[in-house]
Amino acid sequence: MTIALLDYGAGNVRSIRNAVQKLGCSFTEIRSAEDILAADKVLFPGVGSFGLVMAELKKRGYVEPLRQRILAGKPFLGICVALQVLYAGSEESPGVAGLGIFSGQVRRFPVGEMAVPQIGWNGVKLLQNSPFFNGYQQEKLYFVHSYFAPPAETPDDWQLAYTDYGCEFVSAVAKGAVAAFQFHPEKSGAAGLNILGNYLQDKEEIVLLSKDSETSSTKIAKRIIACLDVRSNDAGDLVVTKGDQYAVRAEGEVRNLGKPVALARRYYEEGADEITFLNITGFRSFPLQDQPMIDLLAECSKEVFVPLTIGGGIRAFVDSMGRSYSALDVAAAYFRAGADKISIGSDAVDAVEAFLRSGNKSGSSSIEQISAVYGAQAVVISVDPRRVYVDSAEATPHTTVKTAYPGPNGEQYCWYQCTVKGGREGRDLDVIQFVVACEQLGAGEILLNSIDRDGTGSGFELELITLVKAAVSIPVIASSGAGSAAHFVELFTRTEADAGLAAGIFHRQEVGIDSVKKAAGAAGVEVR
Ligand code: 1PR
Repeated sequence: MTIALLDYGAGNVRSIRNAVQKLGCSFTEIRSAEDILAADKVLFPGVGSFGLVMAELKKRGYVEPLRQRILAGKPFLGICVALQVLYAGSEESPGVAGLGIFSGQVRRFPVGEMAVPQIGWNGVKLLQNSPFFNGYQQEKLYFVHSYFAPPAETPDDWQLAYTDYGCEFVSAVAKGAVAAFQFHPEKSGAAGLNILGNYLQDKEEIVLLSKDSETSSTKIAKRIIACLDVRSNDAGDLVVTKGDQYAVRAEGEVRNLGKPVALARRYYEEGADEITFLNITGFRSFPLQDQPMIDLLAECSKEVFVPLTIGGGIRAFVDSMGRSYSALDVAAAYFRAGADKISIGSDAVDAVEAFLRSGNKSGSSSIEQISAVYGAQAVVISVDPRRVYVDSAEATPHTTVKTAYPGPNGEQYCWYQCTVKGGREGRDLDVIQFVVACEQLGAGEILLNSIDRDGTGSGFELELITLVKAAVSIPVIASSGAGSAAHFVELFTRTEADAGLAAGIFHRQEVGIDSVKKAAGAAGVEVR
């Protein structure tokens, strides 16, 4: 039985390869139209934008054979954008024709109530019995997208599942042996691997799940993210370290809190919703030169089936041989190694300063380049702000907050200064100017650190989080300062943060991810 994988070279197909292997299956590569028609089963993980996917399919002459195969009802599974290209068109790429299996249009989530893109774990409501959901126990599944398939634009006999996110949308379609999911089974933990296995493995015993008529509406969960600040120690080994307000040395030594892959595997097993690696000295080194982070990611993605974000050193480079690389080249290497999202730090500050100076989008910034190819949802901006106290709001042109934590001289106001190079250099740019411009340049998510709170265990910087959440419509991950499960409850009950990230308390096993989820759940916070 041949499983043929349709990989047109964009985005993170490494995860689906790892998931297929984890399920004990093997696959062949689709290299021609004939391969599409001849395969027993086709697996099509769609990454990137609607327009880009259709352009790649057209370029390879895959449009007609795919239509033929799907209309003939031969086994086919599409994921994420591969569900969307079954439609005639999409608001994401006006004028670009899809495969047209369905005559309807794919729409963009309305900006307003919910952050867009939808990034996170949400439920599915099954509308019909289906072997694709054999053994499914109503677990939340991982979604990362800005566009959705409307029920009204989808033929009734194909509709398999709905999900709610501001509106009700089609999260799975199926007819006979053909199916497509908006969620990523390869990134949805054990539940996702089970669903993928239902398609790939010829399971003996099929338990047709009763369609869950009782589920009224699904809800996206607040994400709990484990962050691994990684750098090489003086012996040159890559270790997980953790700073206090970004200072990672204790008695002159780089703090060593463990091996990155082992810790990531532990957090996956403990129920982390996402795992983030930050190469904190990325601004010094050339990630494609000595490649320790690429190898680490490739290793990790073999065993961790929740989303992986990697950051540090994503910018244009000229290597020692004088060869120049774009930020897109660096990001592409990370995606090929198994990253689902990349995070840009210092280079985003430079890009925004250039954008604010010129007032024009050059299209050449790392944010614009990477989001154009991989989609906004794949581009995270890691912000390293520091408080600057002032006597009054009028004392600075920057956006200030009246703070509950007065300054060293009793100052009642502060603004948040953006920094680069791991907090080593402050810029005349405030966090609001920065995040608003990043969203305009095509970023899909904000990782909002706080240098003042980092490693302090004194709780998240709620004033900063509230300020930033009100300024952008993309999801915001709160980071820095978590000292207890109660700090996460405070975060999710007093701000609209979409996710909470911690490092120190998890590395030192002071607080478990499960106890954070228990405490948040007990406080009525939606968690996975
Ligand atoms: O600038 O694109 O090369 O990216 C460098 C990346 O490394 C940025 O994302 C930057 O935030 C990060 N970074 C740089 N220096 C440090 C440092 O600690 N010296 N770490 C650093 C950032 C912040 C969080 C941390 C939380 C939670 N660390 O990631 O994990 O504060 O910690 P806590 O729960 O223990 O309080 P570029």
